[in-house]
Amino acid sequence: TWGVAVKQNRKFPDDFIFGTSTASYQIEGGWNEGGKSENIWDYLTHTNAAAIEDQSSGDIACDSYHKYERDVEMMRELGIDSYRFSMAWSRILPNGFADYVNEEGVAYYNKLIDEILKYNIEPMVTLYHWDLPQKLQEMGGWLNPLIADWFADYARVVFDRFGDRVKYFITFNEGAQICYEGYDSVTKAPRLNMSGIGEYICAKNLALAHAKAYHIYNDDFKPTQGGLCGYTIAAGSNVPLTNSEEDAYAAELVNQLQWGLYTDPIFSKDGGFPKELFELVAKKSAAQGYPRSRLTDFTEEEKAYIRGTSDFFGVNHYTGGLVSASLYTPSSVVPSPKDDIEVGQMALDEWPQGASFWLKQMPNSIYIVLKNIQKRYGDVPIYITENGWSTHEGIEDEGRIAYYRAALESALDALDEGINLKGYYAWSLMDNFEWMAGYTERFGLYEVNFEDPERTRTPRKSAFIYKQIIKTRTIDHEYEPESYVMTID
Ligand code: PNW
Repeated sequence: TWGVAVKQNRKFPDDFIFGTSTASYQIEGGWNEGGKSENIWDYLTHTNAAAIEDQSSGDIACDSYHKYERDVEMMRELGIDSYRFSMAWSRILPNGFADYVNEEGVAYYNKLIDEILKYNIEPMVTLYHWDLPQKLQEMGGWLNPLIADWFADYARVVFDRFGDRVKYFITFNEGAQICYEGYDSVTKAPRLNMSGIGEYICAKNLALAHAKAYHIYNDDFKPTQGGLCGYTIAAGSNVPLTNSEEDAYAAELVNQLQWGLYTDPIFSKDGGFPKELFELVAKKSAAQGYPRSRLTDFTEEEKAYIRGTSDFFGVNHYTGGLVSASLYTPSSVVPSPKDDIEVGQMALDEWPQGASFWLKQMPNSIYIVLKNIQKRYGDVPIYITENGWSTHEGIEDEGRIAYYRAALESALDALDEGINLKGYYAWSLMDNFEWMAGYTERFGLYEVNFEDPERTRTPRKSAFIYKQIIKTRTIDHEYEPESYVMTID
């Protein structure tokens, strides 16, 4: 049964970190200000507006490039412990390369970090949340193996300039979304659409880029700066449709393709790509006439270099489904990662539907996904670096409130079982540019008025609920805000 048992009065540990997340392209704006160069999202939105639901762009977005003080004020209103945001490579290194550091870009992030720290909020910095400098894309982007060095050089600049104050770094936000959506299909920039090929080339380069950056941090910065460097993937709660062995295997394959492809090389005992997926792609490739597998293996040396290169596991979690090979409808696109595993998914009608077509509220799904991670990699420290719900405009967001309360109950279930969950970041602090959906889907605890040149931010009802949860470290399902007037406690 999918019923959720609500256990009142459980408490989050005092040192549990509550935060909110954002990403540079989705909030900053200032796309051509302060010496920033064009990135792949500037390029896509400016050359192919029709690709975006409302033909919008992140040119101004929430204008956080100018309004970051208001953003930090909202963090104080919510009472969050930590703020996760990303840096724009093209703002720090406009050439893509580290020959020239743009001091204006560095100054922007310094101001933001110092403002956050002034109020004892812990910054967590993602180095790459999808906004690659366009020139690097023109040289192949994540399909060019040289990018591991380009990224490592960028990472060194970030650690060097900000690591005295930033103690949590994440190299990449979501390998599969970078590689599958950007290079294998058309759902994210640069929309390369090299089906069955692009994701696997990118996945290998990404792992090497991550490992290089991690080694730089670990060898040259951690000894004096004392922070942590991790990696974030997106994982759904993939539950076998039945208790048959076949469905268990199907769920394993989905986990391997969705996140194991990116995290097994880093977190597994032996390193390297997930075995079953690796063998399936090799077999399919051969049958399709490719002289070599579409998924190129690491050398033994590379495997050893990548293994163990993370201090924590970041997971973005939104939704899930029931999986089985019996639910597979043969893909018309061959080769493709979906065709490689031949597994299908379904959600139940009774699960509430968000404003995003892909987003359903699956019961207990945080617990399920954390269990899956623990089963795979043991007691690695885990941060939920994103979790959230989409609505349309409006301050009354009961759907989001129900989603957050259920998610946090599920997180408590995991904590009760001793899962090493350290923190939880709500996506998102405020409405922002939701990629292909533009501004048509809203994920914010604060609503942003994108018609207003001031980009006024207004707390939604859920902001008051999240604030109360953070303050009391408990989930009171009856709690109602007395008014919608927000204050700093
Ligand atoms: C996240 N899924 O990606 C991104 O990191 C954010 O930038 C984005 O705004 C947010 O989702 C909301 O879309 C996702 O598998 C990755 O369901 C995977 C999934 C959902 C969102």
